[in-house]
Amino acid sequence: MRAGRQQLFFEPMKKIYIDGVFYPEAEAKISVFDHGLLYGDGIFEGIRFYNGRVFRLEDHIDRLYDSARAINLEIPLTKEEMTQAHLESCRQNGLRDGYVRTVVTRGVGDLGLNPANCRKPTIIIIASGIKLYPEELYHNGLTMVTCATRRVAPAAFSPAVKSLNYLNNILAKIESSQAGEGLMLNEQGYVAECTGDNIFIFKKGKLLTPPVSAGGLGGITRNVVLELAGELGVPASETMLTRYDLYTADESFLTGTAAEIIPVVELDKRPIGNGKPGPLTAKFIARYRELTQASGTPIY
Ligand code: PXG
Repeated sequence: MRAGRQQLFFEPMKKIYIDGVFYPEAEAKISVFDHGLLYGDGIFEGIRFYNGRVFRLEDHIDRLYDSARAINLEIPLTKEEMTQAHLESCRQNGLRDGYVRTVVTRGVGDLGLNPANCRKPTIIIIASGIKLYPEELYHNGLTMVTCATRRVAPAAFSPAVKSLNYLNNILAKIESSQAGEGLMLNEQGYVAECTGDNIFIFKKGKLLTPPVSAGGLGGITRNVVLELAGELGVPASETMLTRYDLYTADESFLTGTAAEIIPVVELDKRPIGNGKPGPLTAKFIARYRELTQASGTPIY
């Protein structure tokens, strides 16, 4: 058995931002009438900071506000104020490397689901240390199985919204618990993404990933990888993919803020390529790491 993907474990937290105030962890509490809890009515972001700089902060803030717009939620901070709140959260915790979880809920309401009864959104920013995925995963790759649970259909609810409703992904995660990751297809059977990451393949030197319209999240890491392809002179395109394309790929990898770039070496018991992480994937991992260390919004 190859190594599966390990659970992330976040270090003890210190100061947590709730609606403009920093609280010690033990006092960082929200109401049981918050609709984020009662209905999963809200949105979130997961952001990394490296070496004293927040990676792609502007992209994450933009996606947060797009998610808010899509669910008709007005965030009571300007993007600039939200950006400053993120940087201050890192400073308050004295961190240079770590992870930020930003949550904006519909706010406190009553027991009915009508959001009209929620007076103002709740904003939570948790800046934390991060325990990295084991380094061996980046060298050995992870195994994957296809989940029977399909990615939620855009006609029901857009998977491009990073919402607090993650049960679709969580059920797929449970299903794929015997493997390292779970591949999620859309209703038509085309590849959408993984339970918490986007997916790429290399075929004959070309880099391919499903378009967001296939039913995945518009991942920030995914966008960075597409930019890197341009920089590295690797032809890349967004195209509908089936499991056949993955079974017959030369290489494959996943992208996500937490995972960064992780090679995939097996899908549904079929080795991908020669069953080992490939050279093109290694090149992208190396370049991505350089970028995370050397770019981003300065915290201090
Ligand atoms: N698809 C989904 C469904 C996600 O939740 C990504 C793709 C990658 O997007 P970014 O922007 O991070 O490149 C995500 C990322 C986890 C975890 O524990 C992952 C995510 C959110 C929360 C936890 O792996 N999202």
